[in-house]
Amino acid sequence: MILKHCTFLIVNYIICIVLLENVAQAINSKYEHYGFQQSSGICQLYNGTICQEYLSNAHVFISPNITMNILEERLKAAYGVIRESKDMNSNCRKYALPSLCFSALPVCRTPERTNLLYFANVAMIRNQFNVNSTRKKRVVSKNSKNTNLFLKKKSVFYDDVFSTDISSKYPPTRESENLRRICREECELLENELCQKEYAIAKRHPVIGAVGVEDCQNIPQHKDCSTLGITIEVDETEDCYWEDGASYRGIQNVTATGKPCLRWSWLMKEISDYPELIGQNYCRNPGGAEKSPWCFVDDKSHDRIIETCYIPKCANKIWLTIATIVGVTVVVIGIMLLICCLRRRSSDGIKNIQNINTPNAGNNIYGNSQLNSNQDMGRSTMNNSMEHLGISSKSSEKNSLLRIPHFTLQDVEFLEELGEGAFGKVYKGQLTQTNKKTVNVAIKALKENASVKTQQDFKREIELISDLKHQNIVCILGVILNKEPYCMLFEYMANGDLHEFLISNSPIEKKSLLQLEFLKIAMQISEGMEYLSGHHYVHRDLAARNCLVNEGLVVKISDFGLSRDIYSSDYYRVQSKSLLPVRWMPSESILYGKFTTESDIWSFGVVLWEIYSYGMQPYCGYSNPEVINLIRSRQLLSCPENCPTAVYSLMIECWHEQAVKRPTFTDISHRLRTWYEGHIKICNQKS
Ligand code: OQS
Repeated sequence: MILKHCTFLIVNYIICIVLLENVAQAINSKYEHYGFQQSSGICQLYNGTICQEYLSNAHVFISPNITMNILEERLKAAYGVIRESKDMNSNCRKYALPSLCFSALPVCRTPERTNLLYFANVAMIRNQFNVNSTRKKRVVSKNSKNTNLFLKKKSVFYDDVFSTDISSKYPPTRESENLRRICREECELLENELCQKEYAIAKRHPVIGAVGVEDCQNIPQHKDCSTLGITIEVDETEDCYWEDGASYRGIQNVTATGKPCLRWSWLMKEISDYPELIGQNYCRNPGGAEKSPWCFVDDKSHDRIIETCYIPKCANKIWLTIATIVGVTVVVIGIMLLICCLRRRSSDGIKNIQNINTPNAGNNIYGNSQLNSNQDMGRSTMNNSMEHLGISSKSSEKNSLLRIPHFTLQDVEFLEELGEGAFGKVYKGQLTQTNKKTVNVAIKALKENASVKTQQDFKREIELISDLKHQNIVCILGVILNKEPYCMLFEYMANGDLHEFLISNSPIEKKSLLQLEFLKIAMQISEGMEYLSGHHYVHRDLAARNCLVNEGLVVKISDFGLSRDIYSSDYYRVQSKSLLPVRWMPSESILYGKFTTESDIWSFGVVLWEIYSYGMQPYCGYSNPEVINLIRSRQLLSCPENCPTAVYSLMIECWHEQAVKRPTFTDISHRLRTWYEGHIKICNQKS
């Protein structure tokens, strides 16, 4: 009756798995009662507490003849023993409980399938039992027809289940693959290395042994296994060791003599005290017993001996690294210095943003209040200029100052004041030369009681200007340095500065200039600039106001600096310090302070425009900030009235956004000269 009842329940269970688990428990004990030996078990959802951490929500395999409750009790008892054990190594202890749980309660990978197979098995056994008992009793049941029918049905079901691949792949035994067992490698690590002693004891222990300690060799190799989380502490990047190397976790596994290291567990007793030795053969120094990492090797006579490994000491390595870095840095700096020196020599004085406009850079159009500080600036910039021109103070003094004619105050007669600059005043004067001839001169006098710095700057300007020798560069005739006021004597330029000249020859003055005259002025400025750029001198303030005009329409480039009040509106005070002639500047100079020969070329384009506009202020009517925006947005100056298209095209070329695409001064001079000479021909033909 009981059997029949059970069979009925089994059929229902195929539909309802949860019910089946409970019934299976009952069946297990009933079959036990009838004395059947079964090789199969069932899968139940783990509902205990002791292995909760490792088995929550897992279906675990319960062997026949046992229940989950019994197992739970045994596990509790075993764990109690482990917890209380004082002999257990702490490195081993942490893996004891998970290892017990996974051993006693292997996780079912396919719980439904396992249970299905289990009950099919039960049905088959029941059938055999029925047949046997029928034979034994020779009693024909009243319901034999029905029973046979049922058995037939079950037999079909049984055949069906066991004929599938899965049934052959996952036969429902504890040793089968459908159970997730402890990972074999980890099991072996525990058994042979980490918990060698403990494992041996556990197998024989009445309480722990009752739970069932895994026999590692019997565990099938499977990727899907229950891991105990044993990690082998290795750091592949560690290529040196600190102190005695006890903390070394690198992967060197060859000794200094080139012998391969043997696995630590093969030779090391009490390996569980050193988890860093588990499962590997890398060089180590367990417990810092030696001076450096070592390992066991197998020598020819098969005596296993100890050998040290060749691993560099980190401290030495760091020194080596520092030495290398220092060495490399020194070499790099050396090379850079060498390149710098070579460049300086070859460039023979390229000016940078600081040293351009040098002597007058410190000059201030807003009077004397800022003079002192600016003069200091002038000094340093002058220094740079001199150096860049290849003139050291001493040598240039010898060369320039000695080469230049020296006069005394008795040689000059001060006539009238022409203007005031940062150094002092500029006068018109008359110089009596050594041949007793007198010439008009512009005397730039250094104010008396000027600071030593200002005096030095003044001298440096003399040196600089006396090195620039060209028919279109302002000409210094001599100096007075024997007595204050120190003076520079410049060739007197009868027509004043170009800006004044253009205005005084403009239609406003009811005058005009010929195309030939425009070209002659432009050509001379270009040739002066060709000379300066050829000497790698960047002017930085090329404008009509800085050009001087002599009789015969001779034009020379000069640099008055920022010192003249009349031109204060041409400069924009940026950040309360520097004064910039923004209307003559390209965007790269405005935005990045980049001053080059190419930015001088842009300025030359603006000078061309000034010439053909009779000295009009570029972007006249716009404020300085507005001008900056105009230049940035490439709103260029428009073609001046009566300006030939070719000349305006040249201006546009000079204002090319890309500095490198602007024509060179050599280019410009050549073109202007061609046009100028062409004009002369036309004029001659006409006359
Ligand atoms: C006035 C370069 C003058 C002041 C220079 C100055 C002056 C120095 C100079 C030039 C260049 N005059 N007044 C009237 N300098 C009527 O005739 C006059 O300061 O120009 N220095 F652009 F030429 F390359 C570079 C570097 C410097 Cl430091 C000259 N003349 C002045 C002269 C004649």
